[in-house]
Amino acid sequence: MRRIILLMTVAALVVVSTLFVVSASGAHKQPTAKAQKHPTRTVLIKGFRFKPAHITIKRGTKVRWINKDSTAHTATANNRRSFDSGRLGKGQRYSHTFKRAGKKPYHCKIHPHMRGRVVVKR
Ligand SMILES: [Cu+2]
Repeated sequence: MRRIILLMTVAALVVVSTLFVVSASGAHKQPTAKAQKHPTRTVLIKGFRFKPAHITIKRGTKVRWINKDSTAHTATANNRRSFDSGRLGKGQRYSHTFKRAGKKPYHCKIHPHMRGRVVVKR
């Protein structure tokens, strides 16, 4: 009888320790908070428009413009200092990380009627 109790205790310990190891390794696979700290927003340049034309982001967010038109475009800050993609051909992309809060209106140098705005929050 004692031997059976001893065997059952050992079996229970093995089950418990196996569950512990499985749950500990599962916890490792969860994404870290750091990966979400600097998110990326994408703005498509399509049909001679920025899509979406107006975005609101948090400071530290990276904005990525992708030209989906066959015509070349730019994403150029109206003040011409904050950021300027330069000429983006078909399929080309440009990224800028916004570190300061404020309103950042921009346009396309080649087609000045193309306008967009990034609002950066603290
Ligand atoms: Cu353009």
